[in-house]
Amino acid sequence: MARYLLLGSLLGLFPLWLSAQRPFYEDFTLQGDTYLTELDCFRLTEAEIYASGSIWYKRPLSLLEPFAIELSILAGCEDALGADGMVFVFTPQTNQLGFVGEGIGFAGLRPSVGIEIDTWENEHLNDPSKDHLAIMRNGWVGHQRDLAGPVVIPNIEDCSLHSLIILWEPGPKRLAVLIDGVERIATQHDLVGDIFGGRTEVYWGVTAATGRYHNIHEVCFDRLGARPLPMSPPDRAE
Ligand SMILES: [Ca+2]
Ligand SMILES: [Ca+2]
Repeated sequence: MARYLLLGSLLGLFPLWLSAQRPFYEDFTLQGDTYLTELDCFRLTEAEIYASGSIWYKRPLSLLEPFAIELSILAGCEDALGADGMVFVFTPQTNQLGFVGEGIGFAGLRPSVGIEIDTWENEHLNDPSKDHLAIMRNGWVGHQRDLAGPVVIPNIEDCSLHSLIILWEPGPKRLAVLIDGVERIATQHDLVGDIFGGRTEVYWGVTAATGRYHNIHEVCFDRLGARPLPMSPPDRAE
């Protein structure tokens, strides 16, 4: 794409500013095992034991404004023995990471709000046996203090990309999570006052980790806007 824009600019077909736009991936900090794939997605972990990776968007978001973050995620190809999952995270500190493995890069990270997509049952963390979502606070992954959930979802370790949309409405203080266009979990909570100590600007990122069992974890950035676009199927799906 960049090649054609550059050629177009040289031929005077496009304004130069268009070709000078930064590629999207320069808006993210990559940590751990993360790398950019040929299909412009971020591979957070390979299917290897004790791997972890994360991406962080470099610019903060204001919780005083509505927004929709649209991503596509791949949570692996191995259902029964796949682990551990991914967490979408808000935190006022940039480039922080929690404990990995069953903590999925979120455990212990405070202050924070995490939307956990958990594919491995840890009985001591009160995990449901099936893949599940939870909206968690301050790095507590044991479900006792969840803001919402855990909610069981259909198997997500199916080797396919799934649309993940994070919606925030500041008026009702409502945080909602859509997977493949279906709202699966939501909470109404004073995130600014109760979690972030009055700070209205937060960073967001996505973490993934494996432990003794593993899976591929990948996230693709589709769009950040004030509201979600009408649903269309992910265009990168196999
Ligand atoms: Ca788990
Ligand atoms: Ca599963």
